[in-house]
Amino acid sequence: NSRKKLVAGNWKMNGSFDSNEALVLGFLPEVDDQVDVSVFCPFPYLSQVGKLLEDQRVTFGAQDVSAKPGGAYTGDVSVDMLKEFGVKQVLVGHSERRQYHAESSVAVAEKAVAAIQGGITPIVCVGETLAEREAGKVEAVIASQLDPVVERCSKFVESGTWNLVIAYEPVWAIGTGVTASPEQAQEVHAMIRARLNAMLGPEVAQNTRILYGGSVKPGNASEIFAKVDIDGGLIGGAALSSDDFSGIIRAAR
Ligand code: G2H
Repeated sequence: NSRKKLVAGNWKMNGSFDSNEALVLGFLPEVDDQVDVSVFCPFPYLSQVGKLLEDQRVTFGAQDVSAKPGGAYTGDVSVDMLKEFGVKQVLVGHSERRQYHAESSVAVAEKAVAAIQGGITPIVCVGETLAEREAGKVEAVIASQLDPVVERCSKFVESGTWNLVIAYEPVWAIGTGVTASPEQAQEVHAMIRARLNAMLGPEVAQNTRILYGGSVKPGNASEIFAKVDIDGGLIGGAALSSDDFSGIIRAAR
């Protein structure tokens, strides 16, 4: 396929001015134009990370965004605010946001709409829990998370501005050291692509990148990225070490 791999680092609530600088300077030499690389830092570091990445082939973004353009929404950050920092991509619907901030799939879909409308690429995260997997509900859960996004964003296909990345992150594999096997991941990725195909047509399905996330490390990245429907990774823990993150970028070549 013609989809370029994307390796995205989700720093979660980690970092400091010193450690961010060391991390970015540590992995930058590994970046070339064969693989897209991006990092998602906490809001307070957008300015610092933007400066560190000036004129570099790495995009950066935030880990969440409001669906609202502005107003009385204490603690929230709008798309336009992110754009002032040069942000090009944003994570939406990470399972930790769904879990700790009770974000519904509709709320996540509205964030994705706001991002695309503003010209920022949302990376929409979906994934089932262990209980849901064991109950045989993987497809139903993924559909319930994905369909509200696809329904609300289909208008961007019509206007030619569809610009969205999906990240499949099985909740049971996040930060646990347990990774989905490449086959388990590929199965769900293929299902997501088939769903995009059915709802939005073959062109969108073929051109939309679907990342895998959940305990990706340099040691398991190549076999995961080798699968036909896996277009890169959303990396948490291993994105905090420049050596590990560099190793994962190498694995995506
Ligand atoms: C999943 C992933 C990055 P980790 O949350 O989003 O984190 O690689 O630590 O499992």
